[in-house]
Amino acid sequence: LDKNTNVLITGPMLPHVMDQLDHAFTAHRPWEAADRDAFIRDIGPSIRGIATGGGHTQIDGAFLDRLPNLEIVANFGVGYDNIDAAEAARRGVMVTHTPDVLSDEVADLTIGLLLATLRQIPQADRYLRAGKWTERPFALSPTLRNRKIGIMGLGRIGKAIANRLVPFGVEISYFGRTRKADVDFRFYSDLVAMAAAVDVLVVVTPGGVETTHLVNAEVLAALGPEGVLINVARGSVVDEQSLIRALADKTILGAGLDVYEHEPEVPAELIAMEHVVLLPHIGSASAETRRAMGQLVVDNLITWFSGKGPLTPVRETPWPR
Ligand code: 8YV
Repeated sequence: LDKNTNVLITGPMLPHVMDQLDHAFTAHRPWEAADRDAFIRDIGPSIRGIATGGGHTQIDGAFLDRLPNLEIVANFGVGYDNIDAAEAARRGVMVTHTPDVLSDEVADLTIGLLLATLRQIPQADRYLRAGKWTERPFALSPTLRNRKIGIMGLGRIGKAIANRLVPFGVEISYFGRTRKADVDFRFYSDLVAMAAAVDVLVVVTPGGVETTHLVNAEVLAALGPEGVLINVARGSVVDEQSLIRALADKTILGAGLDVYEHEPEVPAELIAMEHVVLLPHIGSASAETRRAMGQLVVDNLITWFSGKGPLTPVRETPWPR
């Protein structure tokens, strides 16, 4: 490893990540510069690696233009819709992400969000704290019992969610581009057909242009008046305006959301609704899992600049090439 290797950190990351990057490389922090754009323009040609995360910077062709000697972008997060990976691939730039280390954590949170939404756990907590229990019991809630769950995207996290749901005794199906050979849950190649057949739709598919607004008014209508939408994927997958309308018109029963179209902005209409549970994108956000994700960002950069290749490349930039 050459300590003179210049690495760009696009925004604040966990201390143990930045400390290790400082130790192994010469790490640059553009957010500390008076003029961030001028700073990146000046050091751009020297940069060989990037550490980034979902909330920082869109790494697109225009951004890559300023970094002609870039070799690798290491993303903090399994989802990398913040990076134009196809464009990086065309330029021979490696892209890595943080799969596996967060799958169980996100799946746990998804089960929690599902139960919280159906049994109205946050609402019940608010009810008690508001002193209303002494007046009358909390109103009876919907249930997970006898529900049919449709999982949109049976990847690593989707499978971890499905496996957790098996012992709940609910019927499970999934929608995706291809049937998975290694599971015997029911497969749908048509999202509307699955939405019509289930009464919980769990969205856990990657974001990006290919999945933008796949959950639209038609899908929500098919989900029906007993239907519940759970989204732990990306806000972009769901047409938020159609969702707000479906919730307002009660053409679906409720929703549990961890992600939104314009984070950290959450539409006031959603915040005003009692039949939705809203989380601030915390799927992977335990201290332990975030530490593991951060370590994988560091380790991808270290193995890369040690000449050993990446640890967890994305699909668009396979290794070996
Ligand atoms: C990230 C996530 O931490 O992994 C993902 O895809 O959504 C989160 O775990 C988030 O993108 C912040 O960088």
